[in-house]
Amino acid sequence: MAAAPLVYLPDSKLRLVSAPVERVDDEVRALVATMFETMYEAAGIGLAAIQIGVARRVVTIDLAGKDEEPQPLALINPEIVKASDETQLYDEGCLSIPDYYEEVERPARVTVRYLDGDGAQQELEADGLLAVCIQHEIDHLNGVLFIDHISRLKRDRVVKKFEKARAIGELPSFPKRERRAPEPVEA
Ligand code: K1U
Ligand code: ZN
Repeated sequence: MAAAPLVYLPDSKLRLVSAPVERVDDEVRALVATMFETMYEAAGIGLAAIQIGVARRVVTIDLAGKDEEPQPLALINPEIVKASDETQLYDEGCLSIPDYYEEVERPARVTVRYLDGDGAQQELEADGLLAVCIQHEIDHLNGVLFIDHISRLKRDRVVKKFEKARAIGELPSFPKRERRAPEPVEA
């Protein structure tokens, strides 16, 4: 399975509201595999399908470091069913907005309901970076970017920078970090 090209700011696809997955079939599992491939190649910890141009409610996440066992997590039709009043700040980044980081405040703990790769309903309680990442990815499914949570001044500045980069044909590059993809599962 090959990695797919990423969609970058200011591509209007990033503002689409993605459609729910009706049935978790081989096509959806192939999309998940392509997303993991793309996410590992870009050294990201999360990816939403729209970031490779597919407007479906599918998210991949892996928070494992480069020397740790991979912990791939695929969330299909994820929804937050509980969020804490307590919040946390995290310096967020986005594979679709390379080299730009800003602090965002979000609920510190969330409970997310989703379908797994077999179409079974699951629920997961998350805090720390996992809670941040889940909320960041679900935002993508709703056409929301982390820069929508920062000041208008900062947002306008970064959007202009990427509009200019696109106008002069300068594709953004993402600094590659060392990252190991999971070993294929033996049949
Ligand atoms: O959705 C995305 O664009 C992926 C994004 C997820 C994310 C990172 C940090 C906070 C919230 C959400 C990334 O993976 S950007 C890459 C990155 O910033 C990072 C990579 C490895 C460890 C920590 C951050
Ligand atoms: Zn992002």
